Amino acid sequence: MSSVRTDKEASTTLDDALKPTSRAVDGDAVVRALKPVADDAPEAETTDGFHLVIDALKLNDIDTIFGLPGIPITDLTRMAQAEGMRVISFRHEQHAGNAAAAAGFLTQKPGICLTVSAPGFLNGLTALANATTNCFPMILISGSSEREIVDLQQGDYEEMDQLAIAKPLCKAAFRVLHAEDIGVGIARAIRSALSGRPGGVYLDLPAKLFAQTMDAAKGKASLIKVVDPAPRQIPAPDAVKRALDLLKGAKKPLILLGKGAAYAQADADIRALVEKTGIPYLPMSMAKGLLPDTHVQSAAAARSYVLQEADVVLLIGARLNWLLSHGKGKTWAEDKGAKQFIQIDIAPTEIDSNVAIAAPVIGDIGSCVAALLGGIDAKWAKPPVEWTGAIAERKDKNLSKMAVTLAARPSPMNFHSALSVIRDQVKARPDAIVVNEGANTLDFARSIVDMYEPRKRLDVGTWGIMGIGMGFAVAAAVVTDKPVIAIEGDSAFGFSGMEVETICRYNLPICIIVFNNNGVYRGTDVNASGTADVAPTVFVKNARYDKLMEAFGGVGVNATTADELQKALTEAVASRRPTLINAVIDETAGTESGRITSLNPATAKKK
Ligand code: ADP
Ligand code: TPW
Repeated sequence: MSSVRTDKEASTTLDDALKPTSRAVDGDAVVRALKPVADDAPEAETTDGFHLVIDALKLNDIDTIFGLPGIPITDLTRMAQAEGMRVISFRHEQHAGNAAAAAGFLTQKPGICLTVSAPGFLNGLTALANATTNCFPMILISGSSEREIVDLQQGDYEEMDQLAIAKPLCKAAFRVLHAEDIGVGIARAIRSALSGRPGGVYLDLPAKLFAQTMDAAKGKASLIKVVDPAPRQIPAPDAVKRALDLLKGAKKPLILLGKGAAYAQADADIRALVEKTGIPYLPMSMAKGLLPDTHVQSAAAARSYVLQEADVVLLIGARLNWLLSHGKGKTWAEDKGAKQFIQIDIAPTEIDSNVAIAAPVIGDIGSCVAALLGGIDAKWAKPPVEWTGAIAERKDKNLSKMAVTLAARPSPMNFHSALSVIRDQVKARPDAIVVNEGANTLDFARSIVDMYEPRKRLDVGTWGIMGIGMGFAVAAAVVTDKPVIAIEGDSAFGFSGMEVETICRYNLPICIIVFNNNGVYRGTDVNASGTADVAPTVFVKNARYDKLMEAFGGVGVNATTADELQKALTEAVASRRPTLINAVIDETAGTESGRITSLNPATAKKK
């Protein structure tokens, strides 16, 4: 018989159960010998909700939890650590959630974020919604209050109907009420996060569940190792032929790589497709490095030109959303005639979401790119030189102009001089992971800092959200053990700045560079009302963010010149010590909202 105990029994035995009588037997399932009820009673080998959650995750090769402890999940974090999982404890759940999302993107395994009920859950929810928007697989596991009390709204500790709130903000949401269903709950969460278009999943675990006990063997048997959690989806041969025919007829073809292409880990085939077809390509920001940005076929330095001029565009894991001006308008020179699009995506409903797609290719990127490659033989005609030559000419001109700007050493530093130092460092350490947020800091870094390897750039993503910085940086360091360079606007950094303590606590090889120009966007705004308050976008002048890192034992450096920045950054990457460089930037540099000023309603109205 399954020995799931009543709550009363469970709570009286739980404290005992947590004492070091625990022992691991029977493979990797953890069971414990509970104290016999009476001296002559047989020893019952039982497991509980805590251990079933841990065992289910481990069974599915999930070895790390990002979270923040408290009732009812504190013991879960302790036990997970005791059972050999890496538990990374944050100062705010949003950053733990962002870390889980980035881990999901980097590893193709759902990142786990663990939070307490109501307020902790809500703090994690932004990250869950953001992960879903970015198509990153993660699971937000939240403890919750007692269902009976929540549903009657009787005022439980941190009462909230979390499942209902999470549902519209993620891909799938589940609740587990019985210990014997934990295996199924976690299997469903993993499969939902990874299969098809990846995304965020919510898993609601009421407090009572953790203390429920059941027969250890039955518990072990109830767990599910998910087989083939992200099944390949092979594109239909006629869809592949349609796409190839369109590509063959193109005079000015263009390939656009998105972060879906980076996520798919089909790096060699994507590179082969680009090189064998000879088609110029543009990487979206997180697809940078799929091929090195210095690649001769990169059209990044002639972006406006190729978007306007291309006649056939092959989208690989990139949506025609606002980041690509919805595939229409001036950016695409719509008045010169519509483009024809080929779109590779795993989500069939993405097709025609903004403009007509002439050749949809539905499937996973690995299978789709392999299928296209299969149709490209030695007779494939590379794009006309009129096209590639015109791109090369514009590229050369723009790159030479940029080289002059980057070589300048103004005082104080501007975005370009500071970023040229980081550009050189990334060139020297192409394995380093760049995390990037801010407005001008983001836009300039994206175009100035070349990337050389796949999945080395993590940024604000589809929503352009501030606050991903430290969560993404921690995840990158934890899951890859590579040096991380976080390029942060001073406003952007503030959203997750307290996690420098987390970075110091785990001694992570992260170097944060705060582009300090005294405010949101710039530090020069004035308060038109004449009252004492500063303008809404202005911060304390000449703040020393480096001291924040020193407060927790890391290295803080105040850099006022490109040389000082270069020295501090090189040392940080080599030493792997947590470092924060306060890079003093001219407060008049940059523009309102960076390159998306036109989205400000007042500016848009004027146009
Ligand atoms: P970007 O912001 O870089 O343009 P998006 O996030 O807009 O990229 O687009 C990513 C797209 O990639 C999404 O439409 C998603 O469905 C798709 N995608 C993600 N993973 C895969 C995969 N393995 N195979 C096919 N498509 C994928
Ligand atoms: C969650 C709005 C976009 S960019 C930005 C804000 C507040 C900060 C820009 O200043 P920063 O950068 O970081 O100093 P820089 O390089 O121009 O000096 N809240 C959220 N997300 C967004 N995007 C905002 C607010 C915003």
